Amino acid sequence: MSSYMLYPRNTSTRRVLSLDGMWRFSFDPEGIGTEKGWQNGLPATLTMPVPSSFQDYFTDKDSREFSGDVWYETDVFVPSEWQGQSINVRFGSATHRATVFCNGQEITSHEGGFTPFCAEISDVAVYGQYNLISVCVNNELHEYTLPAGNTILANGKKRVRPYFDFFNYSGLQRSVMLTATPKLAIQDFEVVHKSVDQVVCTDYKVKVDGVGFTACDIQVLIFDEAGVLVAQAEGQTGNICIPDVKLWEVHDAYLYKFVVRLSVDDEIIDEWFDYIGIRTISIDGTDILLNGKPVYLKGFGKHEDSDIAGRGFSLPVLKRDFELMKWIGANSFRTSHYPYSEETYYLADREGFLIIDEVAAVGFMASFANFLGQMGKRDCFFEKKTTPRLLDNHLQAVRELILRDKNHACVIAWSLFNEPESNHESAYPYFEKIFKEALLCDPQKRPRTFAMERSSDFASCHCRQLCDLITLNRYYGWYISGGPNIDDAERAFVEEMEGWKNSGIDVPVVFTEYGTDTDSHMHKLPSVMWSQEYQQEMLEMNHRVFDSYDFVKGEQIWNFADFQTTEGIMRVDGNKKGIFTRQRQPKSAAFDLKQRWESLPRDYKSTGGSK
Ligand code: BDP
Repeated sequence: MSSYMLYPRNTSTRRVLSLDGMWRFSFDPEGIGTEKGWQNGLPATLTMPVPSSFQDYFTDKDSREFSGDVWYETDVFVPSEWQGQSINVRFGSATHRATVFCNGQEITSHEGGFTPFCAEISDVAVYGQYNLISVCVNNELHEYTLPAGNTILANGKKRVRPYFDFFNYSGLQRSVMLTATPKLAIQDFEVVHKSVDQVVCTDYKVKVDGVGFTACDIQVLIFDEAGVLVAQAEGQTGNICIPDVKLWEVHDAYLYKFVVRLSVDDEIIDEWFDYIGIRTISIDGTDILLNGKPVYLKGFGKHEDSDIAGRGFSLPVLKRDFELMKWIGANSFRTSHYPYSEETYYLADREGFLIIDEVAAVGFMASFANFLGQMGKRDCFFEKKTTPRLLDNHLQAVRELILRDKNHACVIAWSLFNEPESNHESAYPYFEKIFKEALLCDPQKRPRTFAMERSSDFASCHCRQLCDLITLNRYYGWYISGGPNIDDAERAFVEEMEGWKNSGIDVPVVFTEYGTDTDSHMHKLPSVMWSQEYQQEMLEMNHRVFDSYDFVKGEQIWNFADFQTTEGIMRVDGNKKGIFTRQRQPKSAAFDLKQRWESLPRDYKSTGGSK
């Protein structure tokens, strides 16, 4: 399966056809679809755009809140000239799990809603004809799934209780493609960039699927942005030094085209390419170094979320988001709280943005509860009987994330959890396994971290020594001493920061969340919580504290834009902590941020990088 994690490309040996469009769709509340033979054709059908979340189209609550199985189907023409090749239906994601059928026959299942997978139909497809592709997608949440939550029965209907603060959007939310690749094919490609004597060179490795090749059959060609061949190498592994290499930089991206070729007796058997930025990333003391030079992170925690399509992939929304991030002077974001669509990383590579790439390990707290779904439970999350199953799913999610994203220049760190219960000693063995897996999987050995909730700090966190950089989610002035008590919030914040300082912190600290819910229509002088003026004041206070500590090497506000959540007394049609509205228009604070971020130097507060 892993061979097809490579992003699908049309090349001299490969074909990709988009299966995006209007699919047929059915709810299966009783989960009887397979038993009733729905894989041979859906009984009554609605229609559903792919990619998109299925929730926000309908006008009744039961459809929006639906938990359980939903079915998608479409007819796919498989050209007869593709016979003899490996034919796959590739899903950018299926949230949160899916079983795929071709002409009624079960092909594969996949757990985890935010990474791609393939259903190989080579032996089942009828060539030169239309084939029925059916997918049963399930969106239930459990304490052993990523993200975590539970599913209950309410009035005979399944309902999810997310242990996290975003709507449980689901379905086929990313593009679906039909691919044809040779039977003997390039399975994977990886690059590691290293600086030796001020020159950055690239080690590469090619994995081949199938039999009947020798190492000398592999060729890697590198073209610059003008299309000129600038370097090449032969063999399954190698080292390439591009003369006068142009490094990939923040807001100054340069991408080389790496063409990988597999030949037998001088005949090209397979060819695949990717656009790759060459850069190094490391941590040196409390500095984050990109190409050996310190960089201060400015940006956001985001969500894949917009009107109507929900979490459905949308190129227009993606484009608008990047334009806004450029306008405001941001240079980075975290893919909170799950891996985003592959196209997001390609655009970040193109635009020179830095990404903290997050696994969907969110909702992993019980004794304090980081969201309402599990309020009131008391045992540590990592002591549950479901933990072994959760650990398996989590390890798999880490593997799939890194397999997919390992070559992106934009990815500078892995975030392996959001706000887990790390203040309990029983968490450590679990964390250690996850951190080890990330190190093992990543050829570039990027820094690893997890976003810490307030209950985990310099003294209480049992897992922080595993982190290469510390990322903190802090709500001083909102959940802690908000409104008229903002002075207390500042004092408490400084007290915490003194604690970090006195703990001898020797890695960078990046704030990955801070912010206030803000109504985009509300102005008030003097400010009150929820007004735009309060958002401005609260950010100003937070920035004052950040600016006082040299080990703080980044600020990523919660959130880029307002986003949808489960209904509740703490949310007004969603979370309103956006600096932009859900329709991507600025609130007042956006103009302050623009001023601040445009004036902060790239190496703000650096201690001088060397590596
Ligand atoms: C943090 C969570 C984030 C929430 C945010 C909030 O990491 O998902 O949306 O709080 O409350 O705890 O706005």
